Amino acid sequence: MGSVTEIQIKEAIANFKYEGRLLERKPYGSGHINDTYLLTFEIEDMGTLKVILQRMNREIFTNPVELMENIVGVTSYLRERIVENGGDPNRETLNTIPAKDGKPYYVDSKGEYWRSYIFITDATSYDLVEKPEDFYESAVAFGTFQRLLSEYPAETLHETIKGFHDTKARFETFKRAVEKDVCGRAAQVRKEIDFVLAREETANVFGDLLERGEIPLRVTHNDTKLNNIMIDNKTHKGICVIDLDTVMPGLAMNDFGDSIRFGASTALEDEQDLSKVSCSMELFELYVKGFLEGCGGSLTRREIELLPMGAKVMTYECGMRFLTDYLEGDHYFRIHREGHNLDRCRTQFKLVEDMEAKWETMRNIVNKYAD
Ligand code: ADP
Ligand code: GN1
Ligand code: MG
Repeated sequence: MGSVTEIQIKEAIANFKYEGRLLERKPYGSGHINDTYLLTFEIEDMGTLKVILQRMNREIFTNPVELMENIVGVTSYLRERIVENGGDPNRETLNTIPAKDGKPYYVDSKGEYWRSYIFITDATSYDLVEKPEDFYESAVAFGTFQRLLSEYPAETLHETIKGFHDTKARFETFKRAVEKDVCGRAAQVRKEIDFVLAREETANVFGDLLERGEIPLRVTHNDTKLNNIMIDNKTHKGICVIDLDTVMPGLAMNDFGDSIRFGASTALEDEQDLSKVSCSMELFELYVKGFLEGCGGSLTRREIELLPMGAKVMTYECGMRFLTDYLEGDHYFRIHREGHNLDRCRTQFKLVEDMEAKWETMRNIVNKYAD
């Protein structure tokens, strides 16, 4: 795929239904997957208008047309629910800007796929919790997102990444990466490899419960990290859930858990000083409270009971994915320095250990909000 070239981005910009004069264009955000730009246009006598332009990652999302079908389906459905509830659909859900041919994406002359969204102004996507109340609000918003989609026809959704949170399958992929060791890196990370291998039961737990019919599949977001939600700068509410590439049938515990691994951590995902990394029980509690409120009584007793497990499974899986990518030569997650994926993997494993140590506390917190 390679980096975006100047010619390529100009071609993309020229092919969306934008109005006005382009004032500024800059790379934007800290996502690991797509190439995101912020464009600012000046519209005569009306001030400026901002939009997001993204080149979708085609190596990861192999069927961008189906992916955009999911996004259009989900965002138009959410738009209706938001209008019914008296909300502002231009701010509370993503809105795609069509390409000049009317499609919700543009295919450039290199065969790469682009899409564009209205930029959500006066809101922030955080890489680290600054105010605990913001984390609570993000929980309410992710829970509400799941509740709003509870009646969405799941059978119409395409699986954009096969087995995305099939932790059992990811464990097998990880073992193959260790065996192949294409970059000759395995010997230096024996400790991290052993950490994964010693916890195989964590990889299997949800797959087994699903097979036994003990937990339901729901329409979930599947990538609920804090920087995938816009927090309103004035009201501090979680105004809009973004990054809808992985909205698919999944597990409520995983949506909960992915938020915890990222947002309840006391440090950034790529912090190198591991003494700074722990799972904050204060933040965990706020998230449990907000998420259950947002879900509005739709989770089963069993799902609620399994929320701490969701946190552990998602953190373990994410660390394992970072380590797999490190062993395979960093082809999946975008890196900004040597060893970046290894640093990311280490923070995740530090969090898993910390959760294991705080297991009883986590269970007690969840019990407190269970009824
Ligand atoms: P990735 O899959 O690479 O994480 P995202 O869709 O999450 O891509 O976008 C990357 C970042 O761009 C987000 O974390 C957010 O900061 C910003 N962003 C994306 N869409 C919007 C939007 N509509 N309005 C404002 N910011 C956005
Ligand atoms: C990726 O797209 P982004 O940066 O929001 C990844 C998630 C990981 C996360 C780790 C499609 O999320 O699954 O948990 O990085 N998204 C995809 O930070 O693989
Ligand atoms: Mg993102």
